[in-house]
Amino acid sequence: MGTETKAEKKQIIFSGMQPTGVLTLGNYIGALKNWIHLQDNYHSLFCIVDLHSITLRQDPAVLRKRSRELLMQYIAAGLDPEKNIIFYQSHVPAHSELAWILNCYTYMGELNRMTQFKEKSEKNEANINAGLFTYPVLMAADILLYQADLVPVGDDQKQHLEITRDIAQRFNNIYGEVFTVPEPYIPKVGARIMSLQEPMKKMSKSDDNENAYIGILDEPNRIRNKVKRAVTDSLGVISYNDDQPGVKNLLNIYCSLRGETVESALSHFEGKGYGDLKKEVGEAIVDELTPLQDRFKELEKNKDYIDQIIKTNGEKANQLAQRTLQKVQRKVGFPSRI
Ligand code: ATP
Ligand code: LTN
Repeated sequence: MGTETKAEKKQIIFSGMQPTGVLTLGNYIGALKNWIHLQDNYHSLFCIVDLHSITLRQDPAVLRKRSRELLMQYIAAGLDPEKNIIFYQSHVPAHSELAWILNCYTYMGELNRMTQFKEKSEKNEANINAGLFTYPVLMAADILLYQADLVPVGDDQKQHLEITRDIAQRFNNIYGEVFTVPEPYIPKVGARIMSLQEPMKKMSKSDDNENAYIGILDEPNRIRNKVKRAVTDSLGVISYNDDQPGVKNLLNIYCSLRGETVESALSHFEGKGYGDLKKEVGEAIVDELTPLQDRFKELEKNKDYIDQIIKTNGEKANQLAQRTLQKVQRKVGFPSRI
């Protein structure tokens, strides 16, 4: 990327999200917010992983709409489409091509151990398709195609990063240094924001209960109400421990958004009740998300601008992806094009 010398060479970041619904506060704190912080110091690619999303059945019109809205949410949150490459996975055929090749360097036993596969198959017994099984291989292809050094994700993606590293190392052991072996980047606080209704469960955009999650485009009063209704406990003391998962979750949200440590938050809330905690958490969320929501509304009016981003960024991603793909094709022995 660019003409910089080796000493000043910026590292590469890759990450992505599925266009399976409006982003939640969990996606925002666990991933997107960190992308914003990291974007200045890295060459970054942020993908809308639409190929991954069809491992569960999607309505075509809804998928198209959500993909575009996800791209706009990335930009509204503060990702700069001039500095970063923001693009649709399906616009870069190399993802599927590399995934096929990597499938042949991945063992069934490894994929069988993936907890996400087990969870998703249990939830969707009627549609346990091969794509769901090989999902991590496509994810490895996403990352390795761009020689990413760092992958900022929430805690639930750790296992997928480990298999990506294993596949990369296995391939490099056979063919030489083809792939950069990527490192996960998982935030210390907020890597796993929990459901507001069942705080032992991860906050998820596909939860049937809308009160369980905050959508990043939820109206301010809706946000305040959802936080007010959040499940806590009957102890009535604000402290940070696993026996009070609801309170712990609210503190994690507060700390991530206000940039405070757990210690300083605990001394701030000393002597206060759950009502105060919920009120302040609600305000912290509203303060954080209001500017994002305003920018989103602006972007919605600007169709041509978004179209142009999709086109130019897709082209840039294609160019970069081709470099790695062609190298891989050569290494495995495919004939060169004349
Ligand atoms: P779904 O519930 O539909 O499976 P999801 O909400 O888990 O989706 P993904 O698109 O799978 O969303 O995840 C996008 C990014 O957000 C990933 O980096 C993931 O680790 C992170 N993430 C998802 N949920 C949370 C959460 N509750 N807390 C922190 N990070 C999260
Ligand atoms: N599986 C990820 C989404 C994803 C991803 C990636 C994240 C697909 N490809 C590459 C980081 C890097 C998830 O969050 N469910």
